[in-house]
Amino acid sequence: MRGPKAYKNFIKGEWVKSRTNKTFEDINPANTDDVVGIFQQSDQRDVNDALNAAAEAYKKWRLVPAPKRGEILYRVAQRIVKDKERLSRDMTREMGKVLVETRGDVQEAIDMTFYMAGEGRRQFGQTIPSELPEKYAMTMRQPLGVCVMITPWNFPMAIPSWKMMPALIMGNTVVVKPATDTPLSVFNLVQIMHEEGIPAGVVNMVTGSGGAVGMPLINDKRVGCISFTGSTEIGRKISEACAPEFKHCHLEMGGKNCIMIMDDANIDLAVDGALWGAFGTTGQRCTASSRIIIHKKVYNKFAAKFVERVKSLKVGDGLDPSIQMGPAVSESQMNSVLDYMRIGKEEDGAKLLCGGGRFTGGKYNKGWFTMPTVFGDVRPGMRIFHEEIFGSVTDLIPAKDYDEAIELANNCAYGLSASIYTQDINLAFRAMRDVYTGIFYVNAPTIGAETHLPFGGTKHTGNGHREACVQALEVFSEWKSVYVDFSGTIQRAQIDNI
Ligand code: UN1
Repeated sequence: MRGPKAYKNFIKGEWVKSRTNKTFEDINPANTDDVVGIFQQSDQRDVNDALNAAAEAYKKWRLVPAPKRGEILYRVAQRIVKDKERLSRDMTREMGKVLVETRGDVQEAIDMTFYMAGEGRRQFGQTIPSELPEKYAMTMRQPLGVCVMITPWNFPMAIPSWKMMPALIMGNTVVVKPATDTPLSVFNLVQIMHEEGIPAGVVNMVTGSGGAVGMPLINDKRVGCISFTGSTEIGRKISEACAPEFKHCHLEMGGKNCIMIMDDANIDLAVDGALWGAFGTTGQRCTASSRIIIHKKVYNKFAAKFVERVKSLKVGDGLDPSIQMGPAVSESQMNSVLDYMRIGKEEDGAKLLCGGGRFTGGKYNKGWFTMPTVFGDVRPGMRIFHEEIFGSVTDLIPAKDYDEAIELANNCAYGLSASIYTQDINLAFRAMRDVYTGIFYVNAPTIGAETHLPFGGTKHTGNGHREACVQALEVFSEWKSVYVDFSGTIQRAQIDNI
């Protein structure tokens, strides 16, 4: 029998082995007998090679007209469309989420690539009247140079594309370090980019650990920008590492997102939304609905209907079309979620309404399957109220009225996404104004962001930047103000215009 396929790093347009001669395995979380691939366990030397290649390629790539760069991205997008099914299956196998969701992930990469291809013909600046005669003023964007992307495992193709496509269309070159749990999806994307005409050195991929690959990338003086999605803890370290050189740093971190359900809400719609928001992607989304704040008048009604639906969720291998929720991505992720289930059970006053452990027996023994879990009567002060769990656990939190619901919603270190279920248009607009998050939904759960709107959050979720939409261009470029004096005389600003 043939063993699993071995995949290499991608540096200067070539597939190359790591200088370490060491590799690691990419394992299917639904069946640990299934080794999806063997990947390079790289170190500082590979990072150095990739940065050299990216720095060299930048000299030419920045001068390629942006519409031409866009034409390559159009071809990349069309190719992802063509290969969508293969890419989605690979992703379910390495990451675990169900096939309909990995198709969504690949679709998000398609949307982002088409969007940013279009930016090749926009990237608008402004023209501005000068305060002096015979003088012209305008603004233009300029690229930063080499941009580094450190990408997560929960959206293994979508999020790398959110970072790479805007960086490339602006004329930057890229080194990407995929999450060690999901390198195949980034490999697939980079392979397509190469085959569809991205020049050598413009996109480079180095696989390996955060310590051996991520840190040397972050600390290198040649790097103009780091874009990271992951935990707040690592984000803080990256931010500190970038500070001495004032390196551009874009961080997309944790969430503890809430759905607020008012007493006039359509309860069946709210149950559907909460189920999808809390347990889609096995709860492993930064945007997951991990707190459900419910008006006390409808608390019992909602809780009963919701728990019944949660109990009936079919959990298993995401490649099986009848399955609704896949496994946790890895053993360590499962253990961290199981830990929170234990913490929840021990919290004074919280009630375990369903779930609370892992599935065992039969096929479940080969994977990292956690139960969809709901805690009731959760209150501020409890750890499960405040801390991001990133797994199949959600909280039900009673609120006496709208004002208390808002207070509970904002009682949170994070500020990514929130939502309200109500039929009252006035209340919906008040909530839009009163909740301090980067994303807000009305009569929908906290997940489901589209690529042509800015994505990101407030407080400990981010550091003031946004991905996606034109806002992503801000991360990967700097403005230059240009003044052209065609008077042929010396004209002193602020002095000769009086
Ligand atoms: C994430 O959770 O890291 O809005 C990204 C959503 C998806 C993206 C989630 N479109 O849930």
